[in-house]
Amino acid sequence: MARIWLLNGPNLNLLGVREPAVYGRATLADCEALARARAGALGATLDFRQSNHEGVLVDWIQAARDGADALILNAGAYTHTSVAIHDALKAFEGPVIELHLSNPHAREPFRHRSFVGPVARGVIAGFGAQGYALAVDAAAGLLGG
Ligand code: CA2
Repeated sequence: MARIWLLNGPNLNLLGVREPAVYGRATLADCEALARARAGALGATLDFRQSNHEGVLVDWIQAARDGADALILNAGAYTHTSVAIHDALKAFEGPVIELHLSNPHAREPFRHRSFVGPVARGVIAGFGAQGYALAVDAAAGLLGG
């Protein structure tokens, strides 16, 4: 069974509460439900987590070396700043998928740079909560599921 981990970074716990024009009305629990439904349909297991702390995300990415076959990461604002997350992802041997609700390239210039992109197989961005299901699809596909 393909083991997929989907990690979420800072402020994503606030989804659905504020900024619906940018991120939509879905909560992170809604995103999780979409991802879980897709994983279930594809016969994959899904570990879904969120943290506001960079070091916790780094610890989880390191733990994924043993626990996950593929990693999906919405690193939130750390996407644009974190060399530590970039370095941790480099040590993960399976496919990494960069995920965003919004399309950062259509937003402020400071969101155009990604430290995740250079170590990702692909990027899913701009499809809102539906992107969570698309990312699981992509990860399972890369693992042959
Ligand atoms: O579009 C995405 O998924 C982002 O990763 C979301 C991050 C943002 O910093 C990235 O540039 C793109 C922000 C996370 C959510 O932040 C919220 C803040 C207030 C209310 C609701 C969500």
